[in-house]
Amino acid sequence: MIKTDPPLEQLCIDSIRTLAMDAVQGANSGHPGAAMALAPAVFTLFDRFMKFNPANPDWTNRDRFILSAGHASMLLYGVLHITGYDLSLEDIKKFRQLHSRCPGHPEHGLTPGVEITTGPLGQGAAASVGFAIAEKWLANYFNRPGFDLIDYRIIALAGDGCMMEGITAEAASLAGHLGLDNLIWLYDNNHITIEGKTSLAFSEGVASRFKAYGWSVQEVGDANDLAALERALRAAKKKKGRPALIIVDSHIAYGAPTKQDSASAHGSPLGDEEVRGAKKFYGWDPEKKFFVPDAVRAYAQRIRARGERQNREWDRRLTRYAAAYPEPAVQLRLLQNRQLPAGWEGRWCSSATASGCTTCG
Ligand SMILES: Cc1ncc(C[n+]2csc(CCOP(=O)(O)OP(=O)(O)O)c2C)c(N)n1
Ligand SMILES: [Mg+2]
Repeated sequence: MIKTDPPLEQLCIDSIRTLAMDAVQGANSGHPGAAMALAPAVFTLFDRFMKFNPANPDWTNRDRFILSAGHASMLLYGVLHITGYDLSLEDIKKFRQLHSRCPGHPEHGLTPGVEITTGPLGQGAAASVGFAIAEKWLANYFNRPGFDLIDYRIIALAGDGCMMEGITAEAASLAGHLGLDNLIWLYDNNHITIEGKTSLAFSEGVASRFKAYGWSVQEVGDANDLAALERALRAAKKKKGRPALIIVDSHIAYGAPTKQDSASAHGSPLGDEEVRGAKKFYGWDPEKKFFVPDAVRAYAQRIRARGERQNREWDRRLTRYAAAYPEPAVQLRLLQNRQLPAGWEGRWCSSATASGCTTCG
């Protein structure tokens, strides 16, 4: 968002929510609740915080968003759609169908803007630590005085299920140890999982645990409070030497007349009546399905333009960098193209010559 526009923001958020409800209803399977609850958080992230270019989803210096709670895939498809990625309404209508670009859980390589395949709880959060280590390595190797060529962030969204998984603990411990201040996790603290209230199986102090790991921890008491979310993200960005956890209190299936705050909204369609009721709560026409207002379409164009501008500015930085530091610039180009340097086969061992290795053949 270039400047804040509360009515438009609300339309964008409610578009994500209603698309999620309609897609899950259409497929007669999926997870509507988390998408409805977290639409404001993910919208704020993409709108006010992240740098990305929907027209070039692989831009080297983009911020990376990882949906560790992969079951909430419609949240991701919704935000990608309304920010102008190549993901059409027709794609969204095929949610969870065979060969769809909107599979039940996000799959990297299938959908532009999906950074990594997620679904197994905790795995996306853990992988985000690897992403953050990679960014630190790249920045350390390529950046030069006056040239912060690599300075992107990794933001992962984890749910209660992710927090329960051991892999999350191991990865978070390492992130704290390494002081990965390029890493932010949003934790959806909605007190609900697949089988009911979290109190059935989960009562640890997540904030205390992460503080003990060496993370900075903030709490946002209301997932609908965009200003508080933005403040927390900015504070997380400023904090040096520590990864950041932002605990967001949300209501699963926010706005659903009888299923809000209930496990029944976790992994099943809400049902037609409930969908209509939620749309009325948002002030939407309950008869319209897969409806995206024109203002939201115009917003997508603006976000695309913003992303192209950010990408172009970085390209110009890269051109200046290449003039000043030709050798690392060539190496970066090879990495971007997933190529190896010419003659790499000959560089394996000390007996190597330009035509190969005399020892190993
Ligand atoms: C490792 C692993 N175990 C089990 C599952 C099945 N599963 C998918 S979502 C879910 C519950 C997740 O709860 P939470 O993260 O709180 O999501 P919410 O209900 O709040 O949307 C479970 C058990 C899974 N995806 N991965
Ligand atoms: Mg939960």
